Amino acid sequence: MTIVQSTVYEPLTEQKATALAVRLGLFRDGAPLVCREIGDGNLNLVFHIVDQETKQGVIIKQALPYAKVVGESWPLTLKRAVIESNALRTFASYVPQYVPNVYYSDESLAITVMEDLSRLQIARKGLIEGKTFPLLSRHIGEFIAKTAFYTSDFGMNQQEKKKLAQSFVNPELCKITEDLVFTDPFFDHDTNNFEDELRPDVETLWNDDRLRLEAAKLKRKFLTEADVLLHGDLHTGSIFASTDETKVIDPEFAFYGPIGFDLGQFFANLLLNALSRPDVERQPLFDHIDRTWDVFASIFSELWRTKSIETYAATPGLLDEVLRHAFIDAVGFAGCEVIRRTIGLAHVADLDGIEQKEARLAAKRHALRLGRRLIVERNELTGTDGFRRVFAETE
Ligand code: SR1
Ligand code: MG
Repeated sequence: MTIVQSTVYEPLTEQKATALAVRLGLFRDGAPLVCREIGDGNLNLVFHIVDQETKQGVIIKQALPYAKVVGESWPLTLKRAVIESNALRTFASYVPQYVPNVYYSDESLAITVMEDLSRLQIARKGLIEGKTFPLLSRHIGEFIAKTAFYTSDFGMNQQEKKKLAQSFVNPELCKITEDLVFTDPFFDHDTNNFEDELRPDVETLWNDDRLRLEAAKLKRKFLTEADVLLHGDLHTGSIFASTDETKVIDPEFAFYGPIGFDLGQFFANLLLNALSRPDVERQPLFDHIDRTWDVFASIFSELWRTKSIETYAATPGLLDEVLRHAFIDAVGFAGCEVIRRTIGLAHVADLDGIEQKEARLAAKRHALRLGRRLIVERNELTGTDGFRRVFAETE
């Protein structure tokens, strides 16, 4: 469905969202509708509208002109709603099974109307409850492999790729990541947010020249490598899951960037969950990391060998080089994400939800040591086993 310019922007209320759903003909006449605003993320409003008789529902997601997590003092482009709906449609052309259906979008209202996924659970919430979602890594590995390959110069015509990359130029949302993931946590910046007890550990990070140099190299990659179309914010809060289904949502940060970035963010959020669990319950998280990488590498390699349109694709050694760099970068990006979710602006419930203070501080100190080692030693990890080893060595 195309994007329609129709209305002047105003933030929706539950009543207005319901009226809009009726106007769009999303429900039968006279349906008894109930609408609730359920957005618990950092940026947007999310309306869940359900017909009480049929139990059929839809989601209307609306971007606010500011970052909800901070307030109106942090203005934010509404264009991210167009990026999000276009990214969902682009991903759907390669992996429809892993994204919600988009029914309608309206650029001027900054809304995306999409499939109700309430049969599933946000993966972060489920993981915190101790669920394991056995197919999560298989599905995410396939999602990343296919979207990365088909949007790269190896899976897509060079002219088409440039046009697609242009349509996903996303400077304001990228700036959030550049600041909050790659910069602020490594400096004494006022966006940082951590318990006073962590200050000595944080100051050690801020005075670590080796770490700062490696974080700078990773930021430079993020700034300059327009390799593949990324989701751009692939943490476990951007994934709905059940025992047999997985859906990736919220690609408002989508842009052309380094192939290892989505992998790294996903790995990091699995590690953040592992940090919140007792040792004996961590294995499923490490297994997910192994499987994500194995599935990604195997599907990406198969596509490269069978579907590549680039003359150099068959050159011995090139695929290995691409995979090797994707892995090293993913390890480094994971380290940055672990650190920023611990001391930066946007935390995760996995760590903040540890009720007992000493246990929470211990997990956060572990996170800082783990994140640092992943960044500075990323070239030395020869496989996903390295995550287990570094995790144990930094305990
Ligand atoms: C101001 S936005 C903070 C964070 O929320 C989003 O989900 C991204 O992860 C961003 O860094
Ligand atoms: Mg989000």
